[in-house]
Amino acid sequence: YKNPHYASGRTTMVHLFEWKWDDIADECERFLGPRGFGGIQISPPNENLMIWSHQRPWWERYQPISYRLVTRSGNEQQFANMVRRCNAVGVRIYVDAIINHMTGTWNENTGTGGSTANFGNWHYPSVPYGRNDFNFPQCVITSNDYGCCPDRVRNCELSGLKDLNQGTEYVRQMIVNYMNHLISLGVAGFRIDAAKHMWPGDLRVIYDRLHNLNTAHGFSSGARPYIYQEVIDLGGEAITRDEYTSLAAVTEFKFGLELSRAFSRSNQLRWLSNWGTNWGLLAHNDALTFIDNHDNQRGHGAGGNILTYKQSKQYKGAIAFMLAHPHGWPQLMSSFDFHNTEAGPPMDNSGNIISPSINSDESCGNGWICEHRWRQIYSMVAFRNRAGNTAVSNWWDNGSNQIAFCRGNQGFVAFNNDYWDLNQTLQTCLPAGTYCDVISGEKSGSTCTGKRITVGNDGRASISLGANEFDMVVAIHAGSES
Ligand code: LAG
Ligand code: CA
Repeated sequence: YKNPHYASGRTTMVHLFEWKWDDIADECERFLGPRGFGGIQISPPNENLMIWSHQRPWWERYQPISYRLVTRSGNEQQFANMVRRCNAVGVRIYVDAIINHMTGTWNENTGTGGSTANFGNWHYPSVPYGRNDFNFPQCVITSNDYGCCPDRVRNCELSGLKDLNQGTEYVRQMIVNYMNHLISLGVAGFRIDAAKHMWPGDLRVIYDRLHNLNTAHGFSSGARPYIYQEVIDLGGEAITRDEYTSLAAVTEFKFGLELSRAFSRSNQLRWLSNWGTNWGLLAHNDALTFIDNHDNQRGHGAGGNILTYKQSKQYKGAIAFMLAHPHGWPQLMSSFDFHNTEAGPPMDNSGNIISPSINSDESCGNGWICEHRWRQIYSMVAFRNRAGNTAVSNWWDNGSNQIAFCRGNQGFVAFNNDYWDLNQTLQTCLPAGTYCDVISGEKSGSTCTGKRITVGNDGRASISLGANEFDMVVAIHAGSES
């Protein structure tokens, strides 16, 4: 379950948070496929409760009311069409699977597909689920429970969300049916929401009943779904991520926390010379890595001081390091602009999501940030694809916040997060030639719109990165020779 089944030469997925299926299909064909993205995490595709009393917040999608594929993102036919079109251009789809719980208790009770529920009776007729399918006696997780009591963390309600009992045969089967339905439509895997709140033994039974990926969508026969389990483990809790790594991959929250510290100058970049398991990170194949996600970018989930699009220079630096360094399986965040922590995606008065518009410089409009369309970010996806399995070599640092390293003889990257300029002759490990820095510009035909960097016969090049430049990174690779 630890292989994302990317098309060959691809390495990176992006979370298109709250995007509509039709828009994602277009984005696969016009941008993600051509630019070498490996896959997309989509917002939960199953029907959720509409929460008008909070102006349709983003988090209503974490309150399932059925497993029908009808949401603000689209219906089943649109979903199937998206998966088909994305797979056809080499971009995989990963589903955010909400299987720990159903909704909370509300006065309104209509879902995005018209289903209703009777919360007082734990009755969800469109699944159907009833009282016997939930954990009793009913209890709600408190912050103390995380330190002491794994049974309460797993059998009580997370934020008052009705807690399914995955120990029962019937619940397992409903969940497996839902996930196998998605596999039949061509998805490549799942994010398991709130995995910490479910028993590893129950999850194992569910994973083992999943079908192989659908060969009609280009997967090799016998391919198992990629599974990455959301377990927030920053240390100090009774439940650890290590209880889940034998099952499948796990989200590595320490990764973004430590890189956010380093790139916001709470730690020096030079210490990143031994980035990886030495930092207490999960082993490479176990780790789904990211800087921010939809929760911690707005102070939900683990919270902490996480860099986001709002601190763009530091954020692009941290993302560049994530993509330049080989440790882990990276995921990018693609956001809508938000000014309060509840606000849903751009929508009209009826609650319909408004599509992103695409500007002439390839950036997005209509309230969508589209970090994945920032040149400094998509260019580093290409860098990572090119670097492949090569190791980090020729680490250089100035004893402070200026660092540089090579990826085999395929790529070279330098960072300056000091208050003074970087001017150094450094080993790039690349063949002699002229290269286009893919951060300050890009290769377009035979010209380069950014810095040109000349590598000599000894592999060395003169590198300049001013402290006040727009970006703190220089990156060149075998594919950026110009
Ligand atoms: C997750 N991972 O384990 C998701 O990444 C996270 O976004 C989900 O919480 C959570 N687990 C449940 O799937 C989000 C919001 C919560 C929100 C919840 C359900 O962070 O704030 O709770 O989704 O919509 C909301 C209200 C609560 C209320 C609850 C129940 O904020 O005050 O008690 O709904 O009605
Ligand atoms: Ca639970």
